[in-house]
Amino acid sequence: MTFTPGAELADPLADRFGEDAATAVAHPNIALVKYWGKRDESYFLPVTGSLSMTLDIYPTTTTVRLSTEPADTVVLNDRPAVGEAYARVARFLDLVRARAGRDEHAEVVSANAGPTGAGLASSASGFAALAVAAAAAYGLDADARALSRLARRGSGSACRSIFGGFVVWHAGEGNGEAGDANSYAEPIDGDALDPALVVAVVDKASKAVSSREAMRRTCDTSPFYLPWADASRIDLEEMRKAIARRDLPAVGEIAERNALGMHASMLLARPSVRYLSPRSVEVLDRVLALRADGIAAYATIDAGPNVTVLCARADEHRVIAALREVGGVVDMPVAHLGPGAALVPDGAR
Ligand code: 2P0
Repeated sequence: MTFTPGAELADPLADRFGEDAATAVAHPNIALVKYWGKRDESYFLPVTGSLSMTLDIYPTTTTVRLSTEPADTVVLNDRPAVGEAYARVARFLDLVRARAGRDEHAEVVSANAGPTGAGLASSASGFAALAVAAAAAYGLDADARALSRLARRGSGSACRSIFGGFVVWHAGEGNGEAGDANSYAEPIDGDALDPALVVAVVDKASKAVSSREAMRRTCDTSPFYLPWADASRIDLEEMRKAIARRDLPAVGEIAERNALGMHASMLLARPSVRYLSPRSVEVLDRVLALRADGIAAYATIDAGPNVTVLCARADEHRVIAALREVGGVVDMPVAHLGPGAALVPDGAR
């Protein structure tokens, strides 16, 4: 699947086929201005708006098929999902069923092309694909904005993966149903910037503290949380302007300070949350050295130790070569702007 500028506005359910089953593909996104903290946990309403790039790597493919079984069945990466992973999918399907006015259970089969739960946004692609496939299978009448709001209820960042390219998630106002109506993502024009993201993977293992727990703890206990949230609102405005004027160094500077501020706020949570490892710091040092050499490379880090480096496409090979010299980088996928979530047409499955 390739990204076509402008196609991000297409109706994700346009290829709806047949009855009672649908397959959707969605890609992860990396936030350049982060989502960190909820004002309403049950509706996944964020404290601040955020802005991301949808990637063209690590897609999740999810099939939802309605069944006559007495419960939902969920297979993730070829294994039956159990515990909280199962419960999150079943709760999400309950929401879709309630909206569709239907009560059949479903078989869900989902596979991530990338690592799961390692801070590489697998929950974003996962719930975006599930939202689109489930909406189609249950016959929900939903446009792209409604799908974004729906995906948000599975995992906040998933609302951004409904769209391709650069995407802003409006925080909206209010809580509960009122907040739900105005907290959604939408694509913004930034295709001309066409950057590269080089992901320095230093650890593929699932993280010890979930991002959900970490953001809750940061919001509730960190004296740095509110200062970060205030700064992040300004970062979002400045980021939108920087993207509009195609100013990659400004985009990178804002992204880097926003991410480091988020990690600083986590470090001061009680107890502290530290995702950064010595290897993450080594990569950060190498990014600084690249800048000292005149290459516009900037780092962002999600809820994990892996460091994503933003640069111009023309510089990506120099960035890759520099990061290869850092010990402990076990993988280095390179991403560019990717497409929004979409159904897989019947014949292509
Ligand atoms: C983001 N992250 O903006 C931020 C930055 C991680 C660091 O969104 O609780 O899995 O499911 O809404 O979306 C990861 O958190 O959390 C995340 P929930 P989610 O991409």
